[in-house]
Amino acid sequence: MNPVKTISSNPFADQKPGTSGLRRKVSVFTRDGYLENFVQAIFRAVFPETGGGCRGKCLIVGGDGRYYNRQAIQIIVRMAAANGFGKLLIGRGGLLSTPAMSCLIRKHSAAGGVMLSASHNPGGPDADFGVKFNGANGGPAPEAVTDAIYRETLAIREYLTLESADIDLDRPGLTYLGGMEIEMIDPVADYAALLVELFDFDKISQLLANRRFHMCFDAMHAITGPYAIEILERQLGAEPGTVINGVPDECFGGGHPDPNLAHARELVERMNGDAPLAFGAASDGDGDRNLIMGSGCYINPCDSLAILAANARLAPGYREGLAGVARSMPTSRALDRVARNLGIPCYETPTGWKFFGNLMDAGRITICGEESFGTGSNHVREKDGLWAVLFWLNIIVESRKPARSIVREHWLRYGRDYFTRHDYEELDAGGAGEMMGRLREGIGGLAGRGAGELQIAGADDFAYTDPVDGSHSEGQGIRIFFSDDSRAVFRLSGTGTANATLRLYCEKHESDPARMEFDTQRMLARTLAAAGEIAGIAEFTGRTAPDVIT
Ligand code: G16
Repeated sequence: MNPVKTISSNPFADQKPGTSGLRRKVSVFTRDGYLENFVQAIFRAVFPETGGGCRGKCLIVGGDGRYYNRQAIQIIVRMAAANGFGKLLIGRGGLLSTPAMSCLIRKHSAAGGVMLSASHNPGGPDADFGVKFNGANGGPAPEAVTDAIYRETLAIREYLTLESADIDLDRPGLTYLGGMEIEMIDPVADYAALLVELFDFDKISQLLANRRFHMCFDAMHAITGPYAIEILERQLGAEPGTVINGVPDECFGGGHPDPNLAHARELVERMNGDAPLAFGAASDGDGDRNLIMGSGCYINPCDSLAILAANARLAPGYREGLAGVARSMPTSRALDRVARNLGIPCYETPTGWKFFGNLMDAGRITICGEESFGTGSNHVREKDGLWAVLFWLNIIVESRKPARSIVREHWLRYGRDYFTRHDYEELDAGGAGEMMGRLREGIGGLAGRGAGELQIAGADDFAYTDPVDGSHSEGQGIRIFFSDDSRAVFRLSGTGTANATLRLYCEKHESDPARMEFDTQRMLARTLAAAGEIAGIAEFTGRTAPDVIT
């Protein structure tokens, strides 16, 4: 079988990776040569001929099971063989969660992995698909690599592939294609074994065996179903049925696999039902995000991150303490207060998990997270939904307190960081871009001005210099600080596939115990109004209210 050099590939100018890889509509990915162009660009950028090319290297391949997953894997398998890879490890059925992908790359010392997912975006013939590359450390490719991939997508004139029949993605074991060995592996086993090392499975089993402790995990018809059923129900003994929507579906059951209060509706109904549950959680399309709920309470991801850090020593894998922590810039500053108390560094990075990788590799941080429902640690190099769920269960069992009390006690100790995110979706990209451009231009003149009922104390456009390799990123979001110590942040989403999404994040710290149970939107109303006025949201977008509030 000789590699076929296909020269019909036209470069595609729109293949610039966003916050987390390339995400486009399925109809775009299925255009002739589109996926091939991007995959060949990854191979050329990451494995240049000068470094021996792809020859003999090991690659992990898998996806979240969404529509076009299987077809895309067959294309990648043929291209990998034609490009000379020595071995492919593929999750059986073509399935892998993002954290499991990261785990497998590290465990098998692979050269990297190609992950097929558009994360929390919907799936189906009219919905979204995505491709991202994770490097040998298991983490998302850093900006220098995604920039190099993008340059290759523009320069490329040919890709390599083989003419061969499809391989059987469902049969475990070895097959060969050209000179390449292909092993179909259990998508769950290595990942589950890693979690056993971090958490006290015996004690969590006892908690789950307690007939007064009922929990629910909503896999949202996405990839975490098989992982959660194996770990929560089979290994930890949770009642059958604890995991709902546990069978991965190409279209995610017609839903939106985004674990928030708006989309994880079934979980929210069960949490508030006639027989309220003690604990609830959900994960997204590719299993890296998490939503955590206690009885009668939604736990904001920023608080969840701070609480995990504050209580980390209760879990066996973190008993020695944390080297440091990190959060993305728009994430609330609740984590900073915990770090100060623990006497450890807290890094503030741009949005995107790729910015945590260097800090973890250099041993500077152990735990990190983001407001966008992502939390994780240095056990892998991706955020990890089920990890967060087990961490919470471990803290609940060790502290002998329900989730709700853990949250309240945290607020009493550190104060409460009220936080909200307002999303304005499917905006005209021109108007949204112009609004951000005007804000940027005017940033220097904002300090000292009044806005609504507040005074502006300062403003900047967030820039970050990586303390490990010195790489510099600018234009990462506009921060406005107000005189009442509240903060507003503006940025455009980097993960959407249709037009532009504006995100407005607001937060305010409250240390008065009498004001800790107030409504978040009311507590932040003045900051939200001032931010809207400064940016001219209504004027530029034509919208008077956000589409989604978290
Ligand atoms: C991706 C990244 C996250 C990031 C999020 C931001 O999440 O992996 O690190 O916080 O995008 O999204 P946006 O740019 O839309 O605000 P995921 O879960 O979609 O891969």
